[in-house]
Amino acid sequence: MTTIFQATEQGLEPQAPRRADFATDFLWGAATSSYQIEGAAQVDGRVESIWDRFAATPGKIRDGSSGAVACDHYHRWPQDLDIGRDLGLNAYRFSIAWPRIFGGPGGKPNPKGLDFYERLVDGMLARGLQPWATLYHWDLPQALQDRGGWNARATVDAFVEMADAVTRRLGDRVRHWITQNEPWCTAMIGHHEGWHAPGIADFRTALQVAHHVLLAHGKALPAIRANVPDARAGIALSLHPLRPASDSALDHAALARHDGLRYRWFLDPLYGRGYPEDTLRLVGAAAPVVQAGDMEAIAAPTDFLGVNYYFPETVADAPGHGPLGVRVLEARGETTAMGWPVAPQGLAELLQRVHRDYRPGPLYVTENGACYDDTVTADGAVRDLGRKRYLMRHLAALHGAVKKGVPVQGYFAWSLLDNFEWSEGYLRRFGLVHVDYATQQRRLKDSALWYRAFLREPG
Ligand code: IFM
Repeated sequence: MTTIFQATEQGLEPQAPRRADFATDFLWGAATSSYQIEGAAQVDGRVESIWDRFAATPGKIRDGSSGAVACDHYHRWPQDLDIGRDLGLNAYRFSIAWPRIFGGPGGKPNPKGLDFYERLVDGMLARGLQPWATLYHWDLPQALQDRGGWNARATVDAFVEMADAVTRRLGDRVRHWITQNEPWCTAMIGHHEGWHAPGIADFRTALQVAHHVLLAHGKALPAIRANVPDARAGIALSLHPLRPASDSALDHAALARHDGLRYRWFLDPLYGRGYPEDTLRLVGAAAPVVQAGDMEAIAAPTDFLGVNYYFPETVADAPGHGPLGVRVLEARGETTAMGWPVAPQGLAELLQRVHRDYRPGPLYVTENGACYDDTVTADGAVRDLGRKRYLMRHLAALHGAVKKGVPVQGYFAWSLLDNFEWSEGYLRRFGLVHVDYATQQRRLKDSALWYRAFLREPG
């Protein structure tokens, strides 16, 4: 689909779709995660997470910061939910901080942690925001890491126990549950590349972690369904359309290898095909230990698939580079402040491919957004034209996919608020809403004003 540009008073703008172009029950949301926004790290019985420990390790976070205070959302959530409501959102994706619920193996759930999420969920419902709860967005209790973390099979059982406790308490008001956010990142960035917590750099460990994270997803589903009437449960994967660096046979072969690990390694088992044979052969002795029944558990039926999309990856053959001899090239052309390519069409391409390859049922874009170096003008505005255009162009691409018959039922912008961007600390801003970390003042950026106008537009 070609993006058409039209002149407006603000300059050249991509032609965005109108809200009325989408189904009336389409979900329009924004997403956040617990460690990135909540702060209150030592309040109401919350225990240490792997991100507290990682952030306290010198050199791990670019600006030396942590999520200890972040956006202080733990205390300021009413204001943040008011903002969501005033933008016109009808859904809000958040995550449960496991260290607020359980300190480690055994023991009882922490009532104060559960109370917090009950207040938060009631606040969403009171504001017309459909709650979408993610059970794991990377903040594992450090006590579990000390016993092996996701490399240990016992962590799967601990996750199911946490999922059970949380859905028992909230299941009468939260219908939509995402078990795991971006298993690839948990496994590969946290345990192979090592620049996310817990900072391990071992490929075999990463594949075992990926297996346990997928197993935790599958084993939690029965608990969710037992506790939540009419539950709708799924998982959110970070996916990239892939492009070969050239037309050479070598780059095409590299692309197929990368695709095996980045895409099929997660989607194939989730949809009952087991781990892809070609990739199993390539990883050899690094393949995970799989017990009888694991693959059936992982393939338990889901109600939707969440797709987190940011950018396409261009891959080249690179003998000796990484476990599969593949290099992901630096982006050329238009990029965000993260250096990530801006490629709206990639979203449509990805959604079409996932729908074609796996027929996972309803799809939701559970994250999509952009980082720019935002500044506040003297009159208090944040003129984030780049993000506004990013949003318009991605919604246009999304609309194109829907028109082609891809069953996308909702879109969650990443993120509602600027927040702690993991190893980049507070140097990277993804929010529709600007956060001044010194004062905790929130300001709607121009992208938020545009999203609000889009959402308010009469049909
Ligand atoms: O901030 C992250 C989020 O936690 C997971 N998906 C990607 C976002 C931007 O990097």
